[in-house]
Amino acid sequence: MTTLQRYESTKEIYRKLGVDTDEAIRKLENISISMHCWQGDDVTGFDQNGPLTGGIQTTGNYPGKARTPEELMADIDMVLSLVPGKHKINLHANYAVFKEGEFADRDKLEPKHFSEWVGFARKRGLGLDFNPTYFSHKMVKDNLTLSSPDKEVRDFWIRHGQACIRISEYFAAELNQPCLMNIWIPDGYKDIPADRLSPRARFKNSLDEILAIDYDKSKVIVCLESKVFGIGVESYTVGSAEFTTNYAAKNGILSLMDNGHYHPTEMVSDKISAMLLFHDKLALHITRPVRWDSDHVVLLDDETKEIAKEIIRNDALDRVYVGLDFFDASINRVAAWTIGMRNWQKALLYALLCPHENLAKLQNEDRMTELLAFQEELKMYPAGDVWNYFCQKNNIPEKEDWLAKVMQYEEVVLSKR
Ligand code: RNT
Ligand code: ZN
Repeated sequence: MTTLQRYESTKEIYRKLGVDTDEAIRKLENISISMHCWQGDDVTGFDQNGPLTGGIQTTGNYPGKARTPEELMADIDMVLSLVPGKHKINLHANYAVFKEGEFADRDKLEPKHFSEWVGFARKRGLGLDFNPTYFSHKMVKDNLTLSSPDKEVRDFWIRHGQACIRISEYFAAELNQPCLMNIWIPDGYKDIPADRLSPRARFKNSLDEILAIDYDKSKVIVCLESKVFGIGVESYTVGSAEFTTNYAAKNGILSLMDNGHYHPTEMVSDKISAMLLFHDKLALHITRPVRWDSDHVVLLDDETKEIAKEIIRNDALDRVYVGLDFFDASINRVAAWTIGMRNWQKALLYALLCPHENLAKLQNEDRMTELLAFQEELKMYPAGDVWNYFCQKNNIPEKEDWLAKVMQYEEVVLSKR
């Protein structure tokens, strides 16, 4: 049977459940994912040669890491050729591209240092999102940035945040679509602090100063990402979930939840509905924490599917901005990216193919046995036929066919680096 024939018969199977597969595909085609640039070079960036700091870590040394903007862009092109749909690229400030002999420190960055990226995005019809980079830099003193007791350190990073708002404005204006700017700081303490309040108070003031500059809030959508711990900052993080959620709610910015940033038994899928009741919009980083915030490649696992379901069944596609955030240096990086992107799309498709109203009815009528049985049976429905047709329709390799292209790219391009 051809992909189309399989799709036609599968369409009937889903129709009997009250699910319109054509509609699901239409919706999926319009969902743009913010693809992080940092899977391609292990979060190194181009503005300095020091180590990756901030309590995040990449492990592995698979050959083929992108060493220049040109290599990173080529790798991104390769990934995008294997993923259906039009997406956004999520940049970090340390991915500034300096011309020969040019350099600007983080607090002096200007739009012109990102013009190469704008050109890249414009040519491909992509949007850009942005992140100030509060790590891997000599001005991170004692694991502190915006919450440092040293005013010089704080001021440096405040200027960095402000510079990044200007750059985000430039992205939005040039590409004619809003730019999400996500603030995450690594600040914290390895061991039990004597004063938990003051660092948070300083962080709050620093954020106030960053956001005090005049900018168009419909074009630059600022969000704040929380984190429970990091390597070397195990006992206390300044930007805890309570801090960021409250700050965001009070100051008209968005909360960003990264599903690696909570206690391992806490589920972001359970938090989304609560956030939606009190926040107009929110942002997510989809990742895969294995025992800790390890940033493994996103799988089509239960939690990923559950997060997608929460967005779809609460009709929140316009209210939840999704970006990916993982970095595995132990496998082919282009494959890692592609697997994660396709998996998030598969999770969305799976959610779009769920008969949510029927399931909710069972819950409301307290028919929990039937709900459990039905939910489990749904797992074996032929969603893969819809996925393959979706890929074919968008001229993207179906099933595992994309892998051969990555292997060829590895042989011809990556292995020569
Ligand atoms: C770190 C945060 C943050 C980073 C990126 C590189 O724990 O998740 O989002 O991964 O900014
Ligand atoms: Zn994150």
